[in-house]
Amino acid sequence: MPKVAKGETLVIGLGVSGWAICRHLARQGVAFMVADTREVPPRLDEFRAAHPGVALHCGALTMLDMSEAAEIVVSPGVDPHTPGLAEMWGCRRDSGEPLVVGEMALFVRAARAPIAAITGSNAKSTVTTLLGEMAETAGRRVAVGGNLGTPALDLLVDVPEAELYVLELSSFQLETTPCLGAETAAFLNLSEDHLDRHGDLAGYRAAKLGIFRGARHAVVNAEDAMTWPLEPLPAMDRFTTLPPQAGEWGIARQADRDWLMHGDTALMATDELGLAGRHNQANALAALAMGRQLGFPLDAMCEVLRRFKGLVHRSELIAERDGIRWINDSKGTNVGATLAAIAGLGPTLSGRVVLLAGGLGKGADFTPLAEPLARYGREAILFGADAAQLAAALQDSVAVTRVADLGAAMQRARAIAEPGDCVLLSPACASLDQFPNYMARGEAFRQWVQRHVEECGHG
Ligand code: UMA
Ligand code: ADP
Repeated sequence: MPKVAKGETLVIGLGVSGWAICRHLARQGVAFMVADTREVPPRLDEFRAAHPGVALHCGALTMLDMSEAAEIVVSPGVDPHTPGLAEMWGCRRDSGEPLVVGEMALFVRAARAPIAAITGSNAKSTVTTLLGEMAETAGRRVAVGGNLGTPALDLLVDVPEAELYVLELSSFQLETTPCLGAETAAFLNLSEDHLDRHGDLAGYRAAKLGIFRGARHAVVNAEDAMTWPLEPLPAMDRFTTLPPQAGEWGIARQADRDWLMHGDTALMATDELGLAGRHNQANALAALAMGRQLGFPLDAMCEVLRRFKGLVHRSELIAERDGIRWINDSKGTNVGATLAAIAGLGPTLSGRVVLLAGGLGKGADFTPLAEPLARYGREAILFGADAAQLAAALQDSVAVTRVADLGAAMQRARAIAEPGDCVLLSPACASLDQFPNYMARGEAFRQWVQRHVEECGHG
């Protein structure tokens, strides 16, 4: 059986993170070996050329002897409970540190600037981008990445003079981070996701709570106790979409307008926000709370909130034709995101929502979608691997049609949508059964709309 040489680091996974980990170890002069559970991982030849002399093991981890590895650095997509690795998970090095860690453990050791970290089931990318833009507008040299965009370890070289790191972190990354030590850490919301990996909601939450390990300041959702740390932190801010209590960030009505508030101080009217929907008002408040902790001026933060119109694939308006809006929310990869999209859009329509959903449900319970679809839905058009589970959860509340794929779903949507309606792609599922990723799914939606709706209309 192949063996990791005594004292060598083992890197598991040859994806984006694995490559970044290998580059980092090579820069640091650390001897390492690489394993990937796939027989033929992507870009294998390219890797061999970039790291000649680095030993590689492809296939089951049970076929690799890792008993003498100095440290095991695992990619986020690899479950630490995978056979072969599970035996090492929980073991300690002579120094007392955990033997199995992730990319963020290496990042924390090497980073020389404070970290602002953001997690949650939804809104991570939106809040990370908002906070990054706020930092830039406040004149800080900021590096933004993590689960969104550039892997954290690459930021160390891409932005060598960074004064601040703004990082989006997933439950997978936090599960393998022994102590993040963030200057400010936000846990935005919790709803079912990745249960196939974490077992249940408690396991998923426990992984996400890792964001608070060693943090100096926390930002939590006052309306979602699942986001609160188990142990008190030195400082904590709470945000809510309700009128705030003293010290909280919230929303209150004054002179016929809703305002973003800090305690009883009105900061800006919500109708000035570039982002739409109540859920995005919560996101703005979370970014404000983190930004204030980091010392950004209020006017710089509000300027960003006025200007920022949102990221692609998140409730993105692609076209409006014949009174029908076509909205791409392909990033709605779990039930919580799709709920927010329907609840945010539904009340603004004179017609109803035609929902396109389906894909890999990751073990989630879809029944929370039934009530908002009963209220706002015209039809749920379902496709992909878990369409049957979705249909079972929704068919008593809204008309349901099952089709083979997104293209067929869009044809059906074009046939049934009426003026005032919105055709919403918010799948509540991962895309990987039928697409390379959620971006490709969103692009397929955009292109179909451009080809079939913008050019030909609904006629
Ligand atoms: N894989 C194997 N065997 C291996 C290694 C990987 O089968 O030995 C598979 C995984 O199961 C997974 C895929 O390969 O299906 C990719 O896994 P990876 O850990 O190599 O992923 P990376 O390419 O390094 O990308 C990861 C994040 N992906 C995951 O956590 C699955 C990216 O987030 C992130 O942008 C990148 O690191 C940089 O930090 C993507 C994501 O979907 C956008 N994240 C999830 C989410 O947002 O919900 C958590
Ligand atoms: P993440 O990085 O956590 O996936 P994104 O900012 O990319 O977060 O948004 C993902 C999905 O969540 C999108 O479909 C978006 O419309 C939805 N969303 C945005 N803000 C919220 C919120 N506060 N609560 C629930 N869903 C939200």
